[in-house]
Parts: sequence; C-alpha cells; structure tokens
Amino acid sequence: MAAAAVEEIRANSYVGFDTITQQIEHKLLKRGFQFNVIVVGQTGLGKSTLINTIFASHLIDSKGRMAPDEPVRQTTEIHPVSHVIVENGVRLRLNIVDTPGYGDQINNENCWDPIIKYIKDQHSAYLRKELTAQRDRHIQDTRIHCCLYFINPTGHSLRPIDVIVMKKLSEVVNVVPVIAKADSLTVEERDAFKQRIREELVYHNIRLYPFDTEENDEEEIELNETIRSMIPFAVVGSERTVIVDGKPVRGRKNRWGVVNVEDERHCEFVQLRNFLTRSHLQDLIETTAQIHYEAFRSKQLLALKEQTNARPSAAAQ
Ligand SMILES: Nc1nc2c(ncn2[C@@H]2O[C@H](COP(=O)(O)OP(=O)(O)O)[C@@H](O)[C@H]2O)c(=O)[nH]1
Ligand SMILES: [Mg+2]
Repeated sequence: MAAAAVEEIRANSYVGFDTITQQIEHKLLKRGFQFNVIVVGQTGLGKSTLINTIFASHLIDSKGRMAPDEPVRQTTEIHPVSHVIVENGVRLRLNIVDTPGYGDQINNENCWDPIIKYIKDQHSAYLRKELTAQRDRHIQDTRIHCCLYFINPTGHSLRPIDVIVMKKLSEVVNVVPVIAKADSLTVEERDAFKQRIREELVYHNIRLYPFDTEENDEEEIELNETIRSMIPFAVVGSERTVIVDGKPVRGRKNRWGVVNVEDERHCEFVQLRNFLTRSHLQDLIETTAQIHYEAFRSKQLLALKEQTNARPSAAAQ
C-alpha cells in the first residue's frame, strides 16, 4: 500500500480522544483553582505581612483593617478573606484564613481548640455536601490546604506550646512551619535554629507535610527531600518597596542597610512562595483530600454507622 493511503487510514480512524487533556484543562481553567491557607502563630510575628508579601496585593491589612479609614483592630476571630488572582488566564481563588494570635494569654490551655475546630468544620461541611442526595456537581471547597505555622525567632528552641499545637494541627492539615522575622537572627543563628527545630520535630514525633507515598515517583521523592531540607522556611516579610541599585524591591530598610525580601541570599521567602504557588500547590490540595479529609470522612462515616446499628437494639429494649 502506498504510504499516502496509510496516512489516509490513520487520519480517518482518528477518534480524537487525545484532546481529552485539553478538554479537562479547558474546564479546569474555566472553573479555576481554589486554594485555602490558614496562618497560625502568636500576635505580631508578621503573619498578615507575609501573606500580603506572598500574594503581592493587599489581601489583609496587617493592622487588621480592610479599609484605611477603619479603626485599627487586632484579629480577634477566625475569618477568611477571599481574593481572586488571575495569571496568564488561570484563575486562582485564594482564601486566607487569619487566626487570632494565640499563646498570648497567661493561661493558654486549649487556646488552639478554635483553630482545630475551624479546620474540622470545613471537612464536616464538605462531607455534608458530599452526602446530600442531589449533590452539586461541583462542591465549593473550603477545606484548608495548608497551614503556615509561625515560629518565634528566639534562636533557642520551640516553645512547649509550639510542640503541642503543631502536633495537633499536623493530624488534621498540611503544616508548613516558618521562622518568622528571620532578619532578627544572624546567619549562624538561623542555621543552628533550623537544625534545632528539625531535631525537635523528630524528637516529638511530629510528622509534617510533605508525606511520601508509594505512588510517588523518584522525581517527587527527590522534590520532597529538598522541601524537607528547607523546612522551616526562614522568612522576612514586607509590604514596602525600597530602592536597591536603582530598582524597586520589596524590602525592609534598617539603619545598616536593606533586607531584600526577594533575595535568596537574605531569606527563604522566594523558596516558600515557589513552594506554595508553584511546585506544591496541586500536591497540597491533593494531600488534603486524600489524607486529611479521607481520615476525617472515614471516622465520621464509621461513627454514623455505629449510631444506626445501635438504634434498633435500643428500640427493642
Ligand atoms: N523585622 C521584621 N518585622 C516584621 C516582619 N514582618 C512583619 N514585621 C513587622 O511586625 C509587625 C507585626 O506584623 P503583622 O503582620 O501585623 O503581625 P501579625 O499579628 O502576626 O499579623 C509590623 O510592624 C510589621 O511591620 C519581618 O519579617 N521582619
Ligand atoms: Mg495579623
């Protein structure tokens, strides 16, 4: 058979299912992505500032105001702020949940409960929607995909409350620890502090994101290793622009010079941002659904089943 005829048969038998990736992509892009982040840590550690630095626009006023003429308020309750970011036609719907600083009181017992409850409530709401008979084809997802945990830059060690809270949080959400205001530590202090924190996490058996699974290929395992070697990210945030070498950069100006937030020699802000918005965005979302939500879901469904099983025997008595 002539080569041209073979070509024609090939052309005619073309079904077109290879466009499915484009179809899926088109649909996903149209719908956009939902990414929900919660920030946890003591008041004044720079949570609001860092979030604003990462996502470039003023999502949360660091003094807790939504408009400049509102009176200054501290975060006293858990409340999400929504924002849509569009980059190259891709919509990212971002929910940032700011939490009231905790650990500020004399008695800090159970002060983390509202945060854990908030995270579980989102799982619970999702499960309820999932179980509804005529469920929506697309469920609005408010489950928290990532928890940025702010560590005080003492240079010593984690506080007992950090250990307790990170342990509790790690059971329900992807926890990513960061050393806040890293500009207050010298380079040696920072490295030693990071090392110390990693040892303490191991010592206290706190297993943080990323998790290796059997499905991971070599590339993913390697990527996870690099993340582990960077955690906790030592970060500096700033909402101000300063001029360095004639160029405007986000930075903090001191008497002795400028900390350029986006300079990788100064801090690990860029690495954290890449991790959150590029390399691990999809994985954070997936891990939330497959590990944290799944664990919650099976527990709830089991409890529900036990309840229904217990009911007939109770009635018979
Ligand atoms: N030195 C230093 N100060 C910071 C940094 N990030 C924020 N701050 C300052 O710390 C104060 C509290 O910041 P804010 O974001 O409101 O803290 P939050 O209570 O954790 O939300 C503000 O005056 C910020 O300008 C940082 O990385 N380094
Ligand atoms: Mg704040």
